[in-house]
Amino acid sequence: GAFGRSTLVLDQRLREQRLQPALLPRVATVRAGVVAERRVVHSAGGTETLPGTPVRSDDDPASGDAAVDEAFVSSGQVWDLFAELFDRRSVDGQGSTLSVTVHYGQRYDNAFWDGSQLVFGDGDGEVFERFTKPMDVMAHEFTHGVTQFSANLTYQGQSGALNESVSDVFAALTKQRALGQDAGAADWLIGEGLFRPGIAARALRSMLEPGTAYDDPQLGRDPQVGSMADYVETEEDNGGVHLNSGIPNRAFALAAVALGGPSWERAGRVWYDTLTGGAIGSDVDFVGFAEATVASAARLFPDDADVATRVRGAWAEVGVLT
Ligand code: ASN
Ligand code: ZN
Repeated sequence: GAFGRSTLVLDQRLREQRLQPALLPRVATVRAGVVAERRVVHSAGGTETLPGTPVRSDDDPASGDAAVDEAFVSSGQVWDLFAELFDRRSVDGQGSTLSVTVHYGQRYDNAFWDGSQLVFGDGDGEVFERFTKPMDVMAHEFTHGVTQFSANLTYQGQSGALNESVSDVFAALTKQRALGQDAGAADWLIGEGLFRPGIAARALRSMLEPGTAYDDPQLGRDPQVGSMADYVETEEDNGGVHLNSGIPNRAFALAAVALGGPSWERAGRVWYDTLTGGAIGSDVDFVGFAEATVASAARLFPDDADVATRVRGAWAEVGVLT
């Protein structure tokens, strides 16, 4: 395919040959890193010690531990999305083995990228399920790693909200691709399935309709905003990175829906190019990022001016561009 599928076929062949010791030395010299495992899933066993004990890596059978096996599958899905669509191997683009830890802490209600690996709690079991359950939570955290190794968006204010937003963008792409959904058929929810039954929550966030994901006595109401008119000025949450990310989230969803077809083919390519292409600085604001996506759309789709037009229109709809 056009986005490096042939390299993956080669990887698969090498993985198979790896099982035959006689071939290993010759294969291993083909290209450094090519025979590395895609990922290793560890268990912290309810502690906060990282990375914990390795439990399952590439080619290993199912472990029987739901959190381990969910993390194994979803980390493979997001790893493959970046490799197959964007020719990017692992978070660093160098094919380094991804490290994932599950069973972190006790009743731990979060997941995170710690600067070098992914970490998942089991949830409290009352409000939150295991954080490994939704594949898009895995993809969100993985993308924080991709961002660190590319645009390195500063986790504060507007650049921080963009950091949060691109994690949701590639989370949505991973989910939509796994489900075989076009932009128009997608629910645009992030973290669906994370809440226990009885909690009045569809998901953690809605990209298309920020502020509507939940409204529950225990959780309160989804505080995300989806328009510059409602931009939240706050000291909390690194300047509202998880609140104002609704604005660029909605711009992406609107652009993808307006363009139609699979979100990763046009809007996703534009956002990936913007994140990794070197055109934006770490402290970019919403306007700078939006202008970079429009420029990227024009460059990537020179014969289809509609792409740049729709991207610009989406940013206008959320009040970032005029
Ligand atoms: N789950 C959160 C996130 O990835 C954790 C955090 O804010 N560090 O945004
Ligand atoms: Zn995040």
